[in-house]
Amino acid sequence: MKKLRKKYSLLLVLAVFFSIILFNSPYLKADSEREIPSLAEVYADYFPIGTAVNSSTIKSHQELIEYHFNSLTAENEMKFDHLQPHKGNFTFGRADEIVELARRNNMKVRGHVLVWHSQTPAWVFQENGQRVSREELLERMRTHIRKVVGHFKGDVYAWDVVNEAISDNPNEIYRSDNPWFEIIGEEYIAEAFRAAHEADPDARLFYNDYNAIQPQKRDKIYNMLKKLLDDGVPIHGVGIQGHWDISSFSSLQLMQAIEKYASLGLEVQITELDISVYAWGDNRRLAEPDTEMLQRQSLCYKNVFNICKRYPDVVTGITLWGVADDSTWKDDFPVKNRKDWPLLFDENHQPKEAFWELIEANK
Ligand code: HXH
Repeated sequence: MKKLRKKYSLLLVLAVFFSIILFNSPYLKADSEREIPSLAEVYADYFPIGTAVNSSTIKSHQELIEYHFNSLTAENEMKFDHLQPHKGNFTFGRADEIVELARRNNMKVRGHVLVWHSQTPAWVFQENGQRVSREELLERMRTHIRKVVGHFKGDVYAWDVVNEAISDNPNEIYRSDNPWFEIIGEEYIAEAFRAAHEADPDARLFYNDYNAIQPQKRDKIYNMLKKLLDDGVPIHGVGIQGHWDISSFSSLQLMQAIEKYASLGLEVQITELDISVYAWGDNRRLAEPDTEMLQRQSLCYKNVFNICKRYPDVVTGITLWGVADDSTWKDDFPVKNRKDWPLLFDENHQPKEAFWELIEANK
């Protein structure tokens, strides 16, 4: 009798246990009350999932940021114009707030960006109204890098050291509309990496660019990286900016690019991921995205993540370039003042179809 009671109570316990699991299961719930898993937790076995933030979104989007992401990048606050607006006058306050948020939540921080032709103040390239000399510009670059990398040492685990040095024009290798290149020559790249490595020997150092999976530009980037590595320059990875759209993203090109960069022994990250609902060249201004656009967007996101998962030793991070569709740089690019919906959360901070695709894809 006692034995029987024991048996039944065990059964009861088991029944209660399984019904709790069953009734809490997301599959039984309507969309509106589906439990939302943390994106970073779902991908924890593969790579950190980051997001670009800025001084406003760390407040307005704090909940999403803390729940779904385990890596942060400052969208603008670590760029040259923010950190050294005037010669010798370093302003770290806003960037420090972002680092502080990461620290409180045990998140990684990717630094973006040390040397870039854009968002760099005019004073950097000038001296008494004239172009600055090569030696002086090298000195200014080294000073900036030393100070900035030194300031964030121990907090920033990886740096975009050089951004967008390679040209889209098939007739040139380095982009010529770049004062770093014009004044110093291509050696500015190697020198930037050496300075960053000296300032923080533990930091992972990246070259970062857009159109980096497009074969022609990819091969120019590959050749540059190979030469840098052959010359013993400290460089550890390639950042593939993922500013793609529903029409032009190619899974095949992404795979081929990852494999090509990996053949140099480099790690690869998707550093600036957002997928426009507008096909490239579609300049319409819609009031909202239609269902087909959102479906195609979900498929692109799924393909990007699934491909990255296939290279677990190579792909060491994916960073979304923004948190939710209410605030994204794509509202101004490539069409000024046009709303786009390129991210994983909608204007009300709710998960989009693309988000659920990424969760499903990893079950
Ligand atoms: C990125 N550049 C930057 O790395 C990042 O710091 C910034 O916050 C957002 C985007 C992407 C980019 C590159 C070139 C460009 C526009 C955006 O200019 C083009 C103009 C015409 C055609 C293609 C590119």
